[in-house]
Amino acid sequence: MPTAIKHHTRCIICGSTDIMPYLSLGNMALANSFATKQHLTKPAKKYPLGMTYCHACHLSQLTHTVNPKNLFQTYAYFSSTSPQLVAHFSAYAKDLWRLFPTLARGLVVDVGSNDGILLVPLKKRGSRVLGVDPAKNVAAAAAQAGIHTMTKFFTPTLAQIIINKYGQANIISANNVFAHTPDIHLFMTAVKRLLCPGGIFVFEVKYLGDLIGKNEFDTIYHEHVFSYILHPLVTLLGKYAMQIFDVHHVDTHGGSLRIFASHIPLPFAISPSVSTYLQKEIRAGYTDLTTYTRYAQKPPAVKKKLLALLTSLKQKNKRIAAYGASAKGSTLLQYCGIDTNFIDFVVDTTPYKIGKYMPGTHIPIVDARQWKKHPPDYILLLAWNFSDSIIKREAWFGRRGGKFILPIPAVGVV
Ligand code: JHZ
Repeated sequence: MPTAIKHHTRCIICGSTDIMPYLSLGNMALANSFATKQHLTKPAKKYPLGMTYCHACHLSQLTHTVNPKNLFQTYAYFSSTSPQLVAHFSAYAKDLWRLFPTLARGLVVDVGSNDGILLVPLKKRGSRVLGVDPAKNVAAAAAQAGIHTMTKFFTPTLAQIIINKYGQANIISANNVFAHTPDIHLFMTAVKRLLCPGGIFVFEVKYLGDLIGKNEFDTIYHEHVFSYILHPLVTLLGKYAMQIFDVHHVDTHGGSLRIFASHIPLPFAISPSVSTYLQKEIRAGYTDLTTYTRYAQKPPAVKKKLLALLTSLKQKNKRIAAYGASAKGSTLLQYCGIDTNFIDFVVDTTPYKIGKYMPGTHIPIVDARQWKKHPPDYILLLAWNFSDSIIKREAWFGRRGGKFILPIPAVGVV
C-alpha cells in the first residue's frame, strides 16, 4: 500500500500558505474501513482528522489526507442501497434531459459512478453512458445493472483513453466525489480535456453551509478532503478556464449543492443563483475564519449531550442499538467514544457491511431480521439524513414502545 497520510501546509486549491486549522476531531479509523472478525484482534489504524481554513480562497480542507488508493479501490458504499437516493438520481437524470436534451443524447461520463445510480436512468432515457470508478467491487454491481465502468482513478491519461475510444463527453457528472480527491488539479485537468466544447460539467457536493448550520460535523471524515462552499469552487474552475453558470441546493446527505459549469466562453447565460450564493456566503460569514473557529465549539457539545443521554439510558438497563452503518456514523461513534459498552449492534441493509464491524468502535453490523428478532429499547439513528423515511417505515418499532435517538442537528429522542 502507498504511504497513507499526508499533512497539508498549503491550500490544495489555490496554493496559499495562509491556512489555519480550526477543528480537530482526534484520531480516527477510516470511516468506511469496516472490520472483519479477523481484524478485531488488531487495533484499527487511526489517522488525524481535522479541518483547515484558507484565508485566500475560503476553502475548508482536511489537515491530513489519506492516499485515495487506501480508500477507494474496494468500497463499502453502494449508493443504490438507499431508495431515496435512487429516486434522487432518477430525478437528476430527468433534469439533465429536460435542461440539456441535445447534450444528454450524446456521451455522458459519470466519475465516481458507483453502482450506476445516475447512469442507469440516463441510459434508460437514451444517453450513451460510461462510468469511471476505481472500486472494482462496486463496478461489478454497476455491470449487473448494464453499466460499463472503467475501474480507474480519473486522470488526464484516463481522459485521453476515453477520448480515443469513445470521443469527448457532452456531459461529465461527478456526484459525491469532487470533494473526495486530494488530486483535484489532476481531476480538473481530466475534466478540461474530456469535456467537448459547449459541454457541461455537473457535480454535487455536500454543502459546508449545511454542515455548519445544522452541526453535521459527522460528515467530516477522511474521504471528504474538501467541505465546499461556492467561493473556492469558482476559484478552482477559473484556473481551468471554466465557469460555474448555475447552482441549486439539493437535500441529499444533509444538504448539498448541484453545480453546473462549462468552458469559457460560456455557451449558457449565467443564472443569478451564482451571485446569490456568493453573496449569501459572505453575509453568513463563510468567508471569515471566526465563523469556523466559533463553529468548532459545537461538536464537543453534541458529544457531551449524547454521552449523557446514553449513559443515563444504560443506567436504567435500556438496550440501545443503532441504524445505518453510514460513514458519518463512523465519525460520530468514534468521536463520541461510543462503542459496544453502549450500542449492541448496528442495523444496515448493505450486504457488504452485514457481518462486519464498525470502524474503530467494533460494533457488530447486522441485517434487519436480527433487529426485528431482538428489538432494543432505543435506536440511535446514524443515517439521520434518512430519518423521516426510516422512522415511517419502521413504525412497528414505535408501536411496541421503541424510541429513536436523533444525534444531528441536535440530540433528541422521538
Ligand atoms: P448514507 C456516503 O456517506 C459515503 P454515508 C460517501 N463517502 C459520501 O461521500 C457520502 O455518502 C456523501 C443504510 N441504510 O447514504 C445504507 C439502511 O440500512 O447516509 C448505508 O449503509 N436502510 C460516498 O455512508 C447507510 O444506511 C435504509 O433504509 O454517511 C446510509 O449511508 C437506508 C435509507 C439506508 O451515507
